[in-house]
Amino acid sequence: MLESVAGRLAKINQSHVLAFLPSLAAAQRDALLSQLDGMDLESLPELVKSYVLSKPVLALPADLQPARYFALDGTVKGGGEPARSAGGSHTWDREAARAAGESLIRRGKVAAFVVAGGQGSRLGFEGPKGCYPAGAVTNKPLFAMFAEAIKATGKKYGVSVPWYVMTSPLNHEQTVSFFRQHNSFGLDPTSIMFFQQGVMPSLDMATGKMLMSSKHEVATNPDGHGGSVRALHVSGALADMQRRGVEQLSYFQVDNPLVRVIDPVFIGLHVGAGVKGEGYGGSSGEMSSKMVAKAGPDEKVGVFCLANGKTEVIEYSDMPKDLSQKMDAQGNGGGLAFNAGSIAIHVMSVEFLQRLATNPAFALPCHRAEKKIPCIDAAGNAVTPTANNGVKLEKFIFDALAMCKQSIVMETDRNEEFAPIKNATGVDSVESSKALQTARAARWLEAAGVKVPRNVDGSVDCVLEISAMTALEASELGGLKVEIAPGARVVL
Ligand code: UD2
Repeated sequence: MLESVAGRLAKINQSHVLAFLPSLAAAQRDALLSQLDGMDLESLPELVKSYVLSKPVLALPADLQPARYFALDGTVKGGGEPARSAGGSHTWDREAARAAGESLIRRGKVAAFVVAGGQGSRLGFEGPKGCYPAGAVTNKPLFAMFAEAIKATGKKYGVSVPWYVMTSPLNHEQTVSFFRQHNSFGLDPTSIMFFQQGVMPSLDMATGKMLMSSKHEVATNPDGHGGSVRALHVSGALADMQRRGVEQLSYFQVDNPLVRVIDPVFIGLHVGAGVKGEGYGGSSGEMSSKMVAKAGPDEKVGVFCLANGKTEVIEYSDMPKDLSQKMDAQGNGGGLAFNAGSIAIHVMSVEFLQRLATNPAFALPCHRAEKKIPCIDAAGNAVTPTANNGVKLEKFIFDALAMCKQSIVMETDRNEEFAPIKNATGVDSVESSKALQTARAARWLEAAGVKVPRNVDGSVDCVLEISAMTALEASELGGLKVEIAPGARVVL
């Protein structure tokens, strides 16, 4: 193997990674060679040229406009000819969408899919993010909250909902053993499939050379949630879905405890139900997305746009300031023109994923992130950088939207479905997430006739947590008899 790896490295001018080979013990030598042997070294020079030695500038399409979306109020809003020409007066039928989605779930056609391979470096939590204690009262880990939603959905519709969990080499073993320790959170372990996403070598920012994390290992990073398309295929997850008769995959991120893990309305709309009238540009049933109205121009969420007749996401870091701040007098009720924030919830068909993954020409674009990457220097000494020294290349799943025939976006209420845990403190922290969990639970309880203690300013004067096993949505709480004292901590 040495000869072939050395030859391939020489061709791409990256032979430095073998510099310590003569000093390595046999096992370390084998580990390094097999790591390199498994890499797509041949594509590196092009990536280094396009993403490291030059900073790619996102060329925004000239016809960029806000995406069209199926709004909470039952109308269709945003850009695009069909909705605009009718003055945005189109409507859609939530109950018809729900019925279609429920039918698919009941027939076992829907599975859950969480992307949990990320590094979670902003949170500063040692271990997989899904293990993070997130429940407002119970401190239940995120994985447990999703498991309860999956179990409750299965119970409600009389099926076993399969759950696919994407990990990465960084956290696979820990994730699997966490599930084992917790008896799969009460789910049938044969309905859960773990698989690992791929990695990319981390590259020196100045030279594009592969960084070494030790003398016998190239520094790598997970290849982004866009890596899931390939990983679903090579791991056999797509084949497993086909065996089970699963047709649609409900995709969500590991950091949002309020996510509606399997949403019948969204799934129904995604397969084309509830869309009224002609010329709507309804869904092709391949890949759809949920949006929330952005909290403000600087919120760190991608934005759904329409370009060349296709829905796409422009990530927050790529969105020019003038566009993110632009106001719209008509389409979006006078708010931000580009107000459709992505909360990274999608439904994707198994057929679509299979078509992409088995197409030899399929490739999602890379995105560049500058990071502080611990590594060793040419003398083999450990380096702990204080400034960005490296580039990580990642692929984003939402870039697959451009590969759909037609894709739809559905609006959801951020207060109902978005409480991400990304940072240790402040915005999008566990503290803000727990407050949002309590606020949602309070609204659900009040809608069910329960008195919730509130302070004079209207804020909730207690801490509340409603398990998905108790209710998946507000309407399932009816008839509840419970008394809540001011300052109480209540789990339902
Ligand atoms: C993501 C979206 C952003 C918005 C926001 C909502 C991207 C690039 N941006 O921002 O537009 O929707 O979420 O909360 O997605 N992951 C993997 N493997 C990887 C990298 C990430 O599984 O290689 C998972 C990670 O575990 C997490 C999710 O993807 O579940 C999001 O990753 P992030 O924290 O990097 O994305 P963020 O918060 O910057």
